[in-house]
Amino acid sequence: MSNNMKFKRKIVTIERYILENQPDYARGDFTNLLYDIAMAAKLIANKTTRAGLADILGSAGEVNVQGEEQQQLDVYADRTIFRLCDHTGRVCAMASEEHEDILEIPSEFQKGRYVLVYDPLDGSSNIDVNVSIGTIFGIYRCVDWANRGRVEDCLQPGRKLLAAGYVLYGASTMLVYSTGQGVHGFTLDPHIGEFLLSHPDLRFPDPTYYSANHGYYQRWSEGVQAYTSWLQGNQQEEKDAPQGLSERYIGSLVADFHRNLLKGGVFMYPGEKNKPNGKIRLLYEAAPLAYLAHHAGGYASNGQQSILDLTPADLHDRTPFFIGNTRLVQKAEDFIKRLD
Ligand code: P6P
Repeated sequence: MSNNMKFKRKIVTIERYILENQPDYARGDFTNLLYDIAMAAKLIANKTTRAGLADILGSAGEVNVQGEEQQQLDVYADRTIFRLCDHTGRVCAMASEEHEDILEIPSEFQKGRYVLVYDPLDGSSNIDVNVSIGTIFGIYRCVDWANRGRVEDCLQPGRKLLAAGYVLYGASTMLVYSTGQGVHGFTLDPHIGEFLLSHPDLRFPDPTYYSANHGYYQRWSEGVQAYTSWLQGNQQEEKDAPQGLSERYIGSLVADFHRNLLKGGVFMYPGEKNKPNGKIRLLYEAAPLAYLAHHAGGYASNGQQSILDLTPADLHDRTPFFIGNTRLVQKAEDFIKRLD
């Protein structure tokens, strides 16, 4: 590669990219809220890379609203995001996987126009085995300015999201986000503490993988079982079965989603016979990722309809979840509609 080609790529920090690409409606608050999330990502990344050494490993000894044992890193990530956003006057309420109710803005601080929903550390059961984990976030506008800061501000459908993204704490730390103008990935250079643009304009390529926990196969409906067989190339019923998909399942949603976004594929966590809504949470896992999938040319469904059109009744509602290449996800809907 010639020298001038080598130096063709611009060096763009996430701060500059956010500022130069902020939506027309955004004032400082929206842009600065995205900065705050990038800052939280740096602080959390700094801990995750040393989890095994900094006595962070192991449980915090408490159980969260999901009934899951909280890892110390869960608690750290949750508190870091809250403490970065509670006093800035940009946010009127937050909702976190780690808390039963909404996180209100302390009375001594101003309430802003935005709502932040987040899973501070998804896949935390993987912390102790050094598998990639992630943070997922979504940003809404409050429903009613005069009455902002209520749970109703959090219980909005994904279609109303202004921005969404995730941080993947893996071999490198990446922040991937969208404000509706494409999906863009930034990689953290830990030596300078900057997220640099590394994956502009991400879009699902032709599929390479499918992701599912086959250990649950017997719990799935007939339609989902037939869909799984189709994903494996079984042509018996449908002549358009994909050929040569590989199965990859990390058990960490952000890591599985990220790989499928970059390489093409579908992730599914279906409902089960005795757990019809499955495991994935609608508000702060499925909807933000569905927003990203949509803006990357993909699609996300609960098996019947777009995830983006579902309005949570409760902060911690769960939903069956199929996300990735549009054709693959729509095929899940076809099998479920026909056989269930
Ligand atoms: P299972 C992690 O707990 C999580 O919520 C997602 O990150 C992941 O995709 C899923 O659960 C894995 O669940 O039941 O296959 O272990």
